[in-house]
Amino acid sequence: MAAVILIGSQWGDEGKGKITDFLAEKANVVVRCQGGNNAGHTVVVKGEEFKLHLIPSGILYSDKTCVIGNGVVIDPKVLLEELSYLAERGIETGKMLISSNAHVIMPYHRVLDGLEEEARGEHKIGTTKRGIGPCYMDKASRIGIRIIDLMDKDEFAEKLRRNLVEKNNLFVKVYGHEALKFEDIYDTYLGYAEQLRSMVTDSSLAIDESIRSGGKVLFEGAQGTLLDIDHGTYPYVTSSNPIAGGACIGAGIGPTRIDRVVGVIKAYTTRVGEGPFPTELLDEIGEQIQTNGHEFGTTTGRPRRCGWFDAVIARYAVRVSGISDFAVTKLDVLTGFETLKICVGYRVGEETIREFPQSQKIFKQSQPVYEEMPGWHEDLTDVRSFDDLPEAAKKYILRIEELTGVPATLIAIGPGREQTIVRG
Ligand code: 2SA
Ligand code: MG
Repeated sequence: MAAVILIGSQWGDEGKGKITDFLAEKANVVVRCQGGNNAGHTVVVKGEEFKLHLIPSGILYSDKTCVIGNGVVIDPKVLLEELSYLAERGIETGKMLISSNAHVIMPYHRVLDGLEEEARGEHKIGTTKRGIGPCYMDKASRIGIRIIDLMDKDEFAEKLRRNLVEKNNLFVKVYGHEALKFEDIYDTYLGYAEQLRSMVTDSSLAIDESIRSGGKVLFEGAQGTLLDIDHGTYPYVTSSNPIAGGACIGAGIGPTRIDRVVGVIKAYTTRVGEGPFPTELLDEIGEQIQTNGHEFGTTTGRPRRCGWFDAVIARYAVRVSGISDFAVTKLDVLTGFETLKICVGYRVGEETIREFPQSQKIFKQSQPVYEEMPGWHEDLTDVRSFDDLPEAAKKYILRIEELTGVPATLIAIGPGREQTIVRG
């Protein structure tokens, strides 16, 4: 396997950090391709928990090159803080590369994220307020500041000045917010630039060279399929493309280089932030899943909404990302329920639909059509082979495979590196 893309198949928080960590063992390079520090990846190594937002989870191995690709939006302050957090905990961070074409999250992006959310009132998206959306807006508007601009103090001064005229105009006239000062931002960001300079490179070239010389590359997705700006539950989405195609764009690597797409999928469903969620459980079962699964946002601490497994969404993720195999996570969290439900279609008025609808108005009205399966009561956390799982747990996995047409080659039954069942 030369190049593997790992993506989230639901609304994020599928356990990508854990699976990346597992697959990274065999990789030489691990790459983040989109999103920014809105992501929250939790990895447990030998009982020690690490929370990562911007740096690829591969950093927990000392010999991997970790790349922040051009498709990522970088908050330099957060990146530097994360590097020191890792260094303090004894993690080697010397093999980090940052794409010179990645865009920089500026203080006005963070301010704007908050102001825009407030202005949306009841239509708020529930963003992480990290400035992600506004930064991608500037990228699409072609006024963004890239890492390479930050490395050149004249270029940076010119671009920052131009941006501040526009942003301050908006802040003061539209939002009644105070104007931001050039000097403060300029000096602070030049300081960041010096600390980051040695890591900045043409990361597309570095990844390509690694693949050509027989290296193994793992592209680590952030967020998930239903948060994709094109294919997700628009407008309740993030501003990037978390699907597999986004990895090629965000790393500067062509699709013919990719050998495998692993879809990480939780054994149930969760969502943070606003937006439709047909299988959401607003009862004590939902609460039980939330408690057992510790379903709270890694970045913002917000409680995650919980619900049953949705096979319609899983099949959709297989389609839009060309998923070759699933890594099913958190199966252990479903222990103890008499009956489990899997959503196999949606009822919309008189009609039953089997595919994820294009219309979000229809998706919002969709009522889940469930299939019921018997649950299990055995603790799964020490199980190490598929055959040793309780019959009901095996059947649950086999049914997911049947409904999606994709094999589940990895099954996680706990947060630890060793709590991963590999199937041939
Ligand atoms: P944004 O900040 O513009 O990307 O928010 C837009 C929507 O995308 C959702 N989003 C996420 N959903 C799940 N997990 C994410 N990462 C963190 C985590 C979230 C947290 O791992 O727990 O800690 O709250 C993530 N990032 C963005 C977001 O909720 C909005 O619905
Ligand atoms: Mg997360």
